[in-house]
Amino acid sequence: MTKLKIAVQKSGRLQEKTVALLKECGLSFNNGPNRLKADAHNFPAEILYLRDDDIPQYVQDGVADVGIVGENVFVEKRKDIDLIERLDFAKCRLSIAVAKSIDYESTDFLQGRKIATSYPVIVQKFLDDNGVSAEIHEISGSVEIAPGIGLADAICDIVSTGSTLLGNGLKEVETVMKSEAILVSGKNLGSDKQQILDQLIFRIKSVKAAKNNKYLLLNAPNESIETITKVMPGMKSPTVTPLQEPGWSSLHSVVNEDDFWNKIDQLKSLGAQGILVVPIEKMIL
Ligand code: PRT
Ligand code: ZN
Repeated sequence: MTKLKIAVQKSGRLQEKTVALLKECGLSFNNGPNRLKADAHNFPAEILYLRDDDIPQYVQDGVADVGIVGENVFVEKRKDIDLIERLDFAKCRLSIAVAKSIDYESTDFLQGRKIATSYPVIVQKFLDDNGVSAEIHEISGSVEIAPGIGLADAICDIVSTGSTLLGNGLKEVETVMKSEAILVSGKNLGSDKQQILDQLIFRIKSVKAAKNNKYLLLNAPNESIETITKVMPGMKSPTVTPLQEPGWSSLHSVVNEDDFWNKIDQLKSLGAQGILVVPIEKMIL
């Protein structure tokens, strides 16, 4: 039987959420710190546990068919693989930072300077795009200490909350790229594997959509139904059921998380009462 080989990070910041996503997609497999691979019991897939840096190469070589990896690693490694789907977790940015005391105004500051980073390809492209020529020092870890020990004038590293930079007396001055976990795929998987991948993508989209939406129930005076429908149109239109109390109805609909609190405020001002918000488990689009 054909199986889709899915590369995931063995341990680290992507691991837990990657495994959680695959489980939410209905794949059941054994997960443990010393595993190299695991078969899904109920889906034609095999999970391979690898270092994140190695995933693009393995996917290109066909050792794995698809992989879940940080977009920063995907861009840095420049392998012949495709970005299939953004996964909405491990969000971070790759930024240039300098010592807090520096009066940084523009990328001109970087001209002729030394920049320490683990992402030389991405940094070089950023410098080229900005017409700056600088010296890149590739280091593999603890990049944030480089300015303090006189190794570099600036760094380019992953930032999430910014507390690592702050703790090392640095400030963020340029965002080079934004990143999140992504699903990547090799080229020409063949029709059997492509079919399994399409099934997986469909499930991932349903899980993502469910996370980004809420089910909303409320009571409203009948004269507001039309305006409320415009605020929460849902997937087609809201369900409207009459309440026992004359002149009132109950409305049910799906609302996107992005604009959620604004919508709640609007609904309240339109006379909505008894608003209930319920999480959605899966949303089939
Ligand atoms: O062992 P392996 O090679 O597989 O893992 P790794 O150690 O290379 O990577 P890992 O697990 O640290 O990160 C995997 C991926 O998570 C990265 O490639 C990013 O896509 C993503 N990610 C999201 C992050 C962060 N957030 C993050 N905050 N990766 C690293 N950091 C580090 C950053 O390097 C810096 O040291 O956290 C620090 C900054 O965090 P704040 O919150 O202080 O700003
Ligand atoms: Zn790594």
